[in-house]
Amino acid sequence: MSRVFLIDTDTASDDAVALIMALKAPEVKVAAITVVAGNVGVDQACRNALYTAELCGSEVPVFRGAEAPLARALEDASWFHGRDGMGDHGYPAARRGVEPVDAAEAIIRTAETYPGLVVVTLGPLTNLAIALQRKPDLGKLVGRCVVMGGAPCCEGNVTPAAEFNIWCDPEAAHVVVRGGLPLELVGWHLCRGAAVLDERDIHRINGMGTALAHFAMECNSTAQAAYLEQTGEHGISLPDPVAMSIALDPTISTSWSSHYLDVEIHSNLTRGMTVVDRLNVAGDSRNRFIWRDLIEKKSNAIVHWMLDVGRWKESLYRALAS
Ligand SMILES: [Ca+2]
Repeated sequence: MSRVFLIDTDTASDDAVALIMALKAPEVKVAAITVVAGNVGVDQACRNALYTAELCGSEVPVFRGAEAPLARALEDASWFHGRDGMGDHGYPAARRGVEPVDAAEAIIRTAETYPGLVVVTLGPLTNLAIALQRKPDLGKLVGRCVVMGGAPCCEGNVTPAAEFNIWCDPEAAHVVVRGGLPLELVGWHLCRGAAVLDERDIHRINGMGTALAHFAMECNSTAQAAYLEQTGEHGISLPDPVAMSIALDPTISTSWSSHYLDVEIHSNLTRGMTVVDRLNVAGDSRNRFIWRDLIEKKSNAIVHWMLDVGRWKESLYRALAS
């Protein structure tokens, strides 16, 4: 398995922690970070990504991408992450800036340079959709494409039907699920309940005394309060780091299966819903016509259903302790 990663991110507070995990993983080379509008505007997200890379002592190139979803205005999640996406603690600008190449181009060039590349997406799928539109056979160069997004057969966090990353740019997700990439979906359902950092976990991280541990907890302060308001659950929910832990070590997922998957783009009620054919009925002769285009494109995706919570948290602790 390739250990070269490209991370596409709408960098806010949980993305920052996921970036730390990858940048600090000794077995992984992060070849590029591509940034997309989502949680916050793309320029703020670039600042956040660059600042996080600097904290990690990394010179990974950062590429600015789409300013808005493919077909809709951006509706950000600053209510959840803070105006700057990082809890509004006044972090300074990084010394470096972004590279003079756009994110979609960087995705294509990085995949061409590193066949078998692991792509990890932590935001709306706009950059990846644009890359696929420019290079439809991109999927042949990608070893894994781990997507934090979706709420398969489950509850959403923006609407009852949809999770933010997919809801924010459903047209992009619609392109990506048809794009021939080896997709793996880490949905929001994996990031709740026991996967949330509880008081003991937070105490343990604060006790590490490292700059990265302090930063990881501090920048999620607004998100912690917002998560309580949203779900009634106490603690720090870290969807992007959960996805990153599975990207770094697939065995942290303890239950997964492969299915046809599509994204709703027409309905207001279920915009961005990730519809998963968990019983594999789409191929049945009675149903084939409904998902014919997906079946013809063999657009299966692995959906992760459960994870080893202890090992996900250990993987986080390892990164923050360094
Ligand atoms: Ca994100």
